[in-house]
Amino acid sequence: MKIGIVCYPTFGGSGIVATELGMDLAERGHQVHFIATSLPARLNITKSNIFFHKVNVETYPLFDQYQPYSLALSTTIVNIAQSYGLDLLHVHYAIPHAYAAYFAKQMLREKGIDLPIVTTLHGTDITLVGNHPVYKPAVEFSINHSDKVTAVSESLKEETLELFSIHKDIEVIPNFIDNQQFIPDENCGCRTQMAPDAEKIIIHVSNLRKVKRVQDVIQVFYRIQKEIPSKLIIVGEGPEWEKANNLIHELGIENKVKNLGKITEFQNVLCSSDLFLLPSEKESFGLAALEAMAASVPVISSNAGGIPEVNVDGQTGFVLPIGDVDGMAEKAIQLLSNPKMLYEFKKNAKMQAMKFDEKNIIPMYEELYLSILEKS
Ligand code: GMT
Repeated sequence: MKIGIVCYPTFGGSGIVATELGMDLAERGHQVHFIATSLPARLNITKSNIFFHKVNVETYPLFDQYQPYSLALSTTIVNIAQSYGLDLLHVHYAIPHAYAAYFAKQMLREKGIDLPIVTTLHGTDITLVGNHPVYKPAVEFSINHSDKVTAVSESLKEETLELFSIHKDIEVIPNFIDNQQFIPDENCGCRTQMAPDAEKIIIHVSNLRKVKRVQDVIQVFYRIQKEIPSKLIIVGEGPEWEKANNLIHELGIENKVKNLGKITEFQNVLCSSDLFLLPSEKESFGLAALEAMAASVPVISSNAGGIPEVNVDGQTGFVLPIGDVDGMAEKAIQLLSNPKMLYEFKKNAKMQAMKFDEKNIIPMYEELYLSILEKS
């Protein structure tokens, strides 16, 4: 198949899922055309069957800071679909991708071309941004006019049906992981570098946005380090960092916390960690938690959205109410101070990650694509 993929090129989960999906489809012999404003963060453009097409958003002073991205995107989709004869287009994150895809489809129809659209809902396009009154009617319209709609968790599907008036079926296709990327490298030296005195390593990976409750990460770690020699590693950059950093200094734990920033080679860091913290306010799935589990790292998380579909309470980690920093710290201390329990949880985490291996999930997307093409 010739598949177009539209995504955000940043480190957000939707862009990562779209990129990993496209790369895997390319390995399976499909021709994959990525359409984005810049090269997606994890895309290996040197692999065969992969094409990248930049959406050029021409700036013009009259538009002030609001340049028309949706327009430029729909024009790019039309051009690529025509030039390469795309069989279908898969857009990740409804805003404004499903909307731009709808208009591209209409333009192509005028030229006698049918371009089926698959929209994957990722989370905040529904639960946060999409639900805002200024976007809601357009999001609802574009979901209802997609040929197929998928959501990354049951929870997100339910929330979409609650918040919007949807008359399309929503198929749940969970996020996935390439477990091969998480094979520990005993010689990487990460553990001794991060925790030279054999402290436990607690880790948080996110784009440090408000929904991630980064301050809860700090508060939970503050309580842990009082009981257990430990270090906190933060991977990511984002708007909440400054507040989090102030809190780190207020609590006097700056020599125990390290922010590695936006590193791409984070697998070894994860594999060297003991516990992952994900206290999010909203989380449709929690891809970061799945990546931790693939590295055999148990997760202490909130019960937001789809997290409980990934992190199994009492097996792969613990799931606590949003904001319960005392509870999260108590469970973390319990787990970190019990080597037998920690060993079991690490094993369970890896087994859970195996269920979400790309080998099990990518065929679900392939089947979905084929079902559309068979109909048209
Ligand atoms: O929250 C993020 O880190 C980014 C965001 C995105 O849309 O790029 O992630 C969402 O999609 C991910 C991939 O499907 C999910 O794993 C995240 O849970 C989801 N984030 C939220 O729902 C807040």
